[in-house]
Amino acid sequence: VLASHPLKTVNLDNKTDVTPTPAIKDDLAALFNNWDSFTFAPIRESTVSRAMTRRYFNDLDTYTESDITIVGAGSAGLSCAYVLGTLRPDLKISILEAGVAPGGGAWLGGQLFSAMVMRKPAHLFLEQVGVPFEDEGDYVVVKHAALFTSTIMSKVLQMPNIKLFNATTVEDLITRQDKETGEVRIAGVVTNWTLVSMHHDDQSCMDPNTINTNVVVSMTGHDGPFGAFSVKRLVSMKQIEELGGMRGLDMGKAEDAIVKRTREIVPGLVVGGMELSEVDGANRMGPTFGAMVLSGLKAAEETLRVFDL
Ligand code: AHZ
Repeated sequence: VLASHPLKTVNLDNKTDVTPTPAIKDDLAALFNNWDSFTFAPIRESTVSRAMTRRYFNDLDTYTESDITIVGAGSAGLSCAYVLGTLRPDLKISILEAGVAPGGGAWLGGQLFSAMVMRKPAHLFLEQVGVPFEDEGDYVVVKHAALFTSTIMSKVLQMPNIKLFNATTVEDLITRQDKETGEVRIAGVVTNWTLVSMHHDDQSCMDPNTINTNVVVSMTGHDGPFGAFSVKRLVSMKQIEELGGMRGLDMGKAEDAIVKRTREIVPGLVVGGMELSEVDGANRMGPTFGAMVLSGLKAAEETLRVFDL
């Protein structure tokens, strides 16, 4: 039945441009009505294990020397990864995400609502990535935040020079001190499985792993169980005196401030997204995401500047 009647797309509100659903391919359609004779080819369990572990350990080996490492795969981190991966296919880019599911707070538009608001000119980035939206004048609306997050993630994960390590927490920063000037440069990240990081208090001897990298981009969100990681560490390692602490919600001020202040905070460490509000004492903006994608864009530009120095 499905094979002979491909789904037709219905445009309910006459607003959203919807790509027509393609017909189901013949070889896939041939499966229908033949389930009694259906069988997979046989497989040995170890084949499945090796298919995963060989690739994972090869990736660990490859990316333990990265050109750029992004910490945090929320809306800002994924936007930065998209731009870096697109502009510089020659660079090895690792993304470390503490959660099993990358995306941070960008699976919902706000509270538990679906639609995601982005103020212009962030719509230019949506057009670039291929995320449809409704134009409301000064701002645009993506019909589901998950559509933005899944679309950008699918593009980023297809890039051959990018590897996402999810369920992996950055526990510390690697530093190098210049012998003459005494200046400290961030030279990589210290990682661990997130489940391990959560149990340092009740288990011992769970040493971490490392990634050496030229530039670290930290986009770990505002303070929380895992948030604002790098800037908090900069305070405890005495690289910055104290954090300004995120201020109350002011959409008018907050988004401009986050984009403008996205920068290299200490040598080798670029910070963007809501992590920045903790450094500078900037306002939060609540459920509007234009600043996150444009901060990602600016962080990518800043990162390449630092990388090419
Ligand atoms: O799991 C975190 C999330 O996915 C991840 N993360 C945090 N600490 C980490 C660590 N190692 C690895 N030590 C870590 N990963 O970083 C991601 C941050 O995503 P986010 O969505 O929380 O931050 P963002 O800055 O990309 O987007 C912020 C979205 C917000 S918050 C806000 C408000 O509160 O007013 N408004 C907006 C638009």
